Amino acid sequence: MYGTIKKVAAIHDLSGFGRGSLTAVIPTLSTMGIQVCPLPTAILSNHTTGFDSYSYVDLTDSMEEYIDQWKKLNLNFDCIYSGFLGSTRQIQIVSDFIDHFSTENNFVVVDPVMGDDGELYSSFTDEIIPEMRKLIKKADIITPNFTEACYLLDEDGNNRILDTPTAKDWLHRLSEMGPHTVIITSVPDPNHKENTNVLAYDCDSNTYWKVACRYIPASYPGTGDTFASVVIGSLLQQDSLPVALDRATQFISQCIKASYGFNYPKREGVLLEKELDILKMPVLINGYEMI
Ligand code: PXL
Repeated sequence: MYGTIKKVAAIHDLSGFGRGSLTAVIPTLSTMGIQVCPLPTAILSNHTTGFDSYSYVDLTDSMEEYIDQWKKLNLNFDCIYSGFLGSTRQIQIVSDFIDHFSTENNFVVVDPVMGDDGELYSSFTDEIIPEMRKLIKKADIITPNFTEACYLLDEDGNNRILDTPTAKDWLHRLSEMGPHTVIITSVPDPNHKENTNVLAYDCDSNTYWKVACRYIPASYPGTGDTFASVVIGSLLQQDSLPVALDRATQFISQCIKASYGFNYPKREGVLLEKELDILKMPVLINGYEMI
């Protein structure tokens, strides 16, 4: 039935090569039975990690007209999901978009895409950080990786391994910045060197969650976009937060393991197309815990 398909407004760049941003978000959510309505922020020939160069068309100037047309069409979304934003003005446009399109019946996810592995992505300067702090005020859910959490909190993440009370403090402080649900990915585990965990806090129920993930010695660009997309798809399918985290963590691990055995450049992203059908399978809960 027409009305049973949920809609996500996906505000990201389109990188033509490398399986990141919209080229990861669209197939992931579509496979989960969700309609993706892209609002492109920029068009790149390829994403910026692992490539020496890229072509870049900033779409800031066309976004307002595009959004005005969506307003005229009276569109409603079940989720508003923003990722890579190319300029500080774009952050303001997204903030206005949230003011207009968010309702009591939908939720806003801001993935504060800024960097990874302790560094900002090459297209950004430090100016993005205070702007992103403003934008997350308007989010219900944020999904920073460990590096982005450090930038948002102004913490030094270098060689930092958080014990559980400190990790909970970080999650709590991020939720005090606005979002009710905070999810941090790629958090090094203080007790098991072989793990990088997903940690989360839901301030409405005052509950902290952990999904342990065995460290795999390879990182692929775009996995953050796929992770957040699976969490969103799962929540829209009425899963609980820890089940959504568990599904997303398992899916990313599966994608990385399926890719790692092949000798091809990591910058091309995980072999998503081989694994997408897993997202149609019944949920098998692997192991989340309350911390
Ligand atoms: O996956 C995050 C991302 C999004 N968009 C662009 C990127 C990256 C990470 O490298 O370069 C353009």
